[in-house]
Parts: sequence; structure tokens; C-alpha cells
Amino acid sequence: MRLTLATNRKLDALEPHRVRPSDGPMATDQGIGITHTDDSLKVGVRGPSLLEDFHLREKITRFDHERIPERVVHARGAAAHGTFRVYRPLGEWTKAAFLNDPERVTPVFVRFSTVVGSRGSADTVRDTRGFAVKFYTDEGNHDLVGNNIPVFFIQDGIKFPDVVHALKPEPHNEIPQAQSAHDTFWDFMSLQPETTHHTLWNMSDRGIPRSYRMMEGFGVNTFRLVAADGTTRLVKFHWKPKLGVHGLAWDEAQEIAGRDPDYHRRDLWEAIEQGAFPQWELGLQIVEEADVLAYGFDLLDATKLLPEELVPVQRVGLLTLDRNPDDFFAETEQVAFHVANVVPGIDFSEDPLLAARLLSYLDTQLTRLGGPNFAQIPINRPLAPVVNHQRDGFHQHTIPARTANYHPNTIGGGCPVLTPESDGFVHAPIPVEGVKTRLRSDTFLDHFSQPRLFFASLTDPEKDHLTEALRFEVSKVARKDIRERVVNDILANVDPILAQDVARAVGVDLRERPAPRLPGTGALPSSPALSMVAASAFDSVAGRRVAILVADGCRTADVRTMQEALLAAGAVADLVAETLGPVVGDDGSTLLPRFTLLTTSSVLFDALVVPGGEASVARLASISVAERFLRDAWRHCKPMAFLGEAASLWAALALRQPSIDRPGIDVEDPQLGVLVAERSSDAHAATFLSMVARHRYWRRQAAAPLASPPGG
Ligand code: HDE
Repeated sequence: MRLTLATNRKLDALEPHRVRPSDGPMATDQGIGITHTDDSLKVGVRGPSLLEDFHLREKITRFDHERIPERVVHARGAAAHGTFRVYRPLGEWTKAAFLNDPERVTPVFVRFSTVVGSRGSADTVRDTRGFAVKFYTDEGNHDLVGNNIPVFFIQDGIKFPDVVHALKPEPHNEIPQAQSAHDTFWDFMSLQPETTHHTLWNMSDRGIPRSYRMMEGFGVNTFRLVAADGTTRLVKFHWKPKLGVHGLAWDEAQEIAGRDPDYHRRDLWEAIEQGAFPQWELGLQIVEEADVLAYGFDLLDATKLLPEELVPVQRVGLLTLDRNPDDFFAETEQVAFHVANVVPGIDFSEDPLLAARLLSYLDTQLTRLGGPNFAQIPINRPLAPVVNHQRDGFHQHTIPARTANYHPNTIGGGCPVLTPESDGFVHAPIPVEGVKTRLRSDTFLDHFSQPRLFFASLTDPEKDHLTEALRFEVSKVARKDIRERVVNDILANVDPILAQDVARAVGVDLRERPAPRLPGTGALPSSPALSMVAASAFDSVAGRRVAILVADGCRTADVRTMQEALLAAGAVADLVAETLGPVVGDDGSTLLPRFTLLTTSSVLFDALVVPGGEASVARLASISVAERFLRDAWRHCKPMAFLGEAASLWAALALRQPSIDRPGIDVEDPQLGVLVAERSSDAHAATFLSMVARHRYWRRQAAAPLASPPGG
């Protein structure tokens, strides 16, 4: 009988492996009690040290071997434990047990990552993010190893080493770290038009997510679902975040990379510690086998996405992350995902990118985790029993107690017996035929329709951001011939205005050319679901971080009203002051700041409140870092509330934005995200909350371009 985890979360598979400081006094790896660990054993107090000091030898040797190779891609990451529960039985499409029982709670471990940078690189670089989910199901581990971008750079896995080499730091000097803004990437992409679609997504605000909690996830490759009667259908997997999909401003992302390189890791960790558990809905796009070519492209081509307007995403279950790992290395670093880990009811398609992945993930762990027994590492162990004839190898942890280690056998009573087909994995009997060839299918040759569709689907601010990102990246390419190819061979096929804008910025001429064809996929002119702005509900402030700037004399009532409203709605509201000492409010009460103006920065918050209070406002007005805080919040389009006397700070700031009228009191500007009010009230707090939910007021960039010099 199979184990049903049901709602019993006490069944924590990692518990037997946890070692706590309270488990006993300090002992060596051999269990010998350690009585002294601060001085080595010496002849006399000034040495020399003695080789017989086994504790010294063990301690140093273990330290020498702490590092393992980092992942060749996706080296930088953060992870959390959680659960998955399906909303309703999906038996009409798949027999996977964890997708058929709404009572069943499946433990999961999810690792988010950047692709290009090394383990110590910054979180907010422009890059694709990994979104890998390990489901510890009753039928074995199922891994959905996805990204936050629905398409991939290449169509065939044999090109993976090429695209990754081009993206990574250049081979002669290992510069630059964690970015695509250099010659080798744009050289490769300009010669390989299939990379256009993914590159445009990277250049969009998807490439600089606000938070792991605010990203979509995509399985990218097409998979198959297999029903109990053997019927198969094609499927695209999605994760839809409950908090909406939000990005950073590029200028902000770059500054965060310096001020808090752990920004995304910290954000995930703190949200879970504070009980603001991130959630995503699992979405499925289901396509009948016969319709593999029905949407104007080939579903086996991973450079294409299936627009939701053509095949809706059906939301079928909920993923919740509710527990941080105990130990980064043991869990986050040692977890080994593999796209080939599938349970009965889920199968592969013939996608040639997927084929290479099926080889690569197992192979890479052999080096990274030091041998073939990495599935025995606690974080990788299935909850389902593992019984087979695999044996030996480095780091074997199990002790197989049996006499026969082959199949079939009589000596061991024929054990282990095979799992019946009704319970085990049977590859779907998909018919295939053909001759051996390295030719690429004609159905894979259209590389520009979907990039056009993507660009056409963005709102104006999103298009501006993408254009700016391209201008930034291609400007960093030293070789002019590469810049010319990017503009003329790639961007001109996407959008003539985009190509012109980039050409101008990077000092190359746009060649005369026939107008590109109209967007293609299924004759869709645009797909609003592809826009982060158009597709977000903007209905929650949960998990947003708001700074409240205070100094002595600040109006306590303003602080409390705003703080309470924000906390009640699930946001974080931190007091920021000149020092960490207590701040005395206008009513004599004491407020404790969490950060100082020197140790934090506007870029680490989503919104800003300046409470009233004459003395407090006068003090803030005289501190240059406070002014910078305000200006940055404005430049990065963040909601801002100025209460009472703080209106003067806004007025001073607003004077620097010539296109904006000087505001009066009680201004709520739906275009600009600024609330100016005489004093805080519940109604004002509610208005401000709706502004924070809106995330960023990108229109401000048109009112006051980020490039404006401070005070200009
Ligand atoms: Fe990966 N990928 N990948 N990849 N990938 C790895 O496996 C590979 C691809 C993705 O948090 C490696 O354990 C090939 C697409 C994620 O541990 C490696 C190809 C997608 C992670 C590997 C692809 C991904 C990886 C490196 C093209 C989105 C991090 C370390 C054929 C659907 C998992 C490791 C984690 C990691 C190979 C393309 C997602 C080398 C050959 C497409 C999220 O095996």
C-alpha cells in the first residue's frame, strides 16, 4: 500500500537527519568528546604544534574540503520548503496521484536562481530566473524544473554549451560577472536569430524581478499528461504568483546589487519568517496531440510560447512556501533537480531541447555532488520507498540487506518484485517514425513572429524599459560589427522603431529594409497576458516593504495610522531615522527605528511615507541622505505619502520636476502615485495602500525621465 501523506505535515522526511546543538556536547566525527577547540596541542605554550592533535587535523581537513563545485548554470539561488495541493481531481487528463486528490498535501522544495552569475553574484542582475520545484509525492519525486520566462534561447539542446559560454564571463579575463552586456553574448545572439525571443524577455522587466515571490514560473518545454485510460495530451506548465508579477527599475536593480546583493534571498527568507507565505497557483495549458501544429508554430519548439488567449491557463492547484531551510548547504546547495524525474501520469514530448536536458541534469550532479549516490542526500531522498539493485559508488549510505543483487533471482526469493504497471511508470507508447538527420524542421524556422508578438503586447512603459535595456546592453558591446548585426539582423525584424532607437544609441546605421510582417502566432495582434502590467491585478500589498522616515517631533498619529494599516494588510512598514536611537514623537511617545538613513536606501523599499511634525520635517529637510531617499523614491516611481508639514518636502521635490504642478494639500494623483494630505486618516491610509498595491507609477518616467540630473 502506498503511503498517503494526507495533511500530516509531521511527516518531515528531513527530521531524522537534523543535528541540533542540544543533541549533546561537542564531539569529533568519530564521536570522541572534544574538551578544547581554541588552541592546538603544542610542545610548550609557544609550540611547535604536534601532529598527534587529531582534533586539529580533523577540523582543518574538514574545512579544506567544505566547497563543492558550483552549478555550471543557476549557481546563485535561494530555496524554501512548502506544500502543494491540487484543487480538484485531474483524472480526465492525468493519473498522477498528487494531481488527483485534493486532500493530499504533497511536500515540496523550491529553489529559485539566476542563470549566469557565480554563487556569490548579486541577486538583482538582469537575467532569467530559475524556478525549480521538487514534489515529494507518494509515487516518487517529481521535478518541475522551470524558469520565470516561458521560452528558451535555443531550439536544440546541442546548442546549450554555446549559448551558456557566450553568456558567461569572457574566457580570457572572466569579465563581466553575471551579465549579458558584453561582446560574446551579443555576438552569438546576433548570429543565431532563434535567441531573439528569449533575449527580448530578458531585456524586459521580467529580467529584473522585484522578488522571487512576484515572478511567474514556466515549465518551458512541452510535456505530456497521461490519463489512466492511456490517453495522452500535450501540456505547458505555469506558476501564477498570488502577489502578482512585478519588476524593479533598472537603475534601482543596479544600485541594489551593491547595497544588498542578497536582496531576493533576504526577501524570500524574511517573508517566510514573518508568516507572509508566498503562494503560486499551478496552471496547465492542455492541447490535444493532433493540435501540436495548430497554433501557427510547433509546440515542440521551446523558443515559442502558447498565448493564453489561444489556450487558457487552467489553475489547478496551490503551492505554498512556509518553511525556510535549516542549513543552506545541506538543502539549497545539495538539492539536485532533474527534469527526467517524472511520476506516472506525466511524460516527455519530443522537444529536442528537452532531450538534452534529460541527459544533462543527472550527469552534472555526478561531478557536482561527487558520485552516483546523490539521491541519498536527505534533501533529495524520495518519501516513497527506494528498492532496487543499484549498488556501491562513492558515498553509499544505505546498507542493502540481501543476498541477491540482480534480477531475476531465486536466491533472494525473486525480490524485489517489479511494480505492477498500474502503479509504476510506463512510457506512453507514442508512435514515432523517420530517418536519421541533423536537419531542423521547417516548423522551427520562424524566429521573429513571437518576438514581435511579445513586444507588441507590452504597455508603453514596458516597451520603454525594454528599449532602454537594449540600449544599455548593446552600448556595452565594444565591437561595432556586432552592434550592427544586433540592430540590422535581429531588432529590425522585430520592430522598426525599436531598431531605430537602439541604432541611434549604439552609434550604428539602420539599413533600409522592407517593412517586417505583422505579428504571427495564430494571427494574434497582441497577447495582454504577456504584459506584467496588463496581467497583474494590483490588488494586494502583502509582502511590500514601506519606509516611514522619522525624526524627533514626528507626528506619532501619522506613523501609527500608516504603520497599522500597512501591517494589517500584510506589508512590512519599517521606521527609518538618522540613528538607531529612540525617536521621540510629538506626543512624547518613543518610536524605535529599524534602519538608519545611512544603512538603508530607498531602493530597498517599495514605497515611502513621511509623517507630519514640524521639527521632524525640518530635520529631514536638512539631511542630504534623506533628500536622496526622497529623490530616489520619486525616480524609481514608488508610491509616496507626505503628511501634514511633510507636504513642504514634496513641494521642494516637485519643484524639481518642471512638468508637474506644485501640489496643494490633499492631493492624490492617480497617475503619479503621490498622496499629500493634511493628516493621516483611515481613508488616506486606504488610498495609500491602493497606491502601494499598484507597485510602481511608471508614467512618472515620462514626466521626469530617470536621466534627469538631481536638482536639474
Ligand atoms: Fe537547465 N540545467 N538546462 N534549464 N536548469 C541546470 O542542472 C540544461 C533549461 C533550469 O535550482 C543544470 O543541477 C540544459 C531550460 C533550472 O538546482 C544543468 C539545457 C530550463 C536549473 C542544466 C537547459 C532550465 C537548471 C546545472 C538545454 C527552464 C537550476 C545544475 C538543453 C525550463 C536547478 C543542475 C536548481 C540547472 C542543463 C535548459 C531550468 C547543467 C542542457 C529550458 C531552474 O544540468
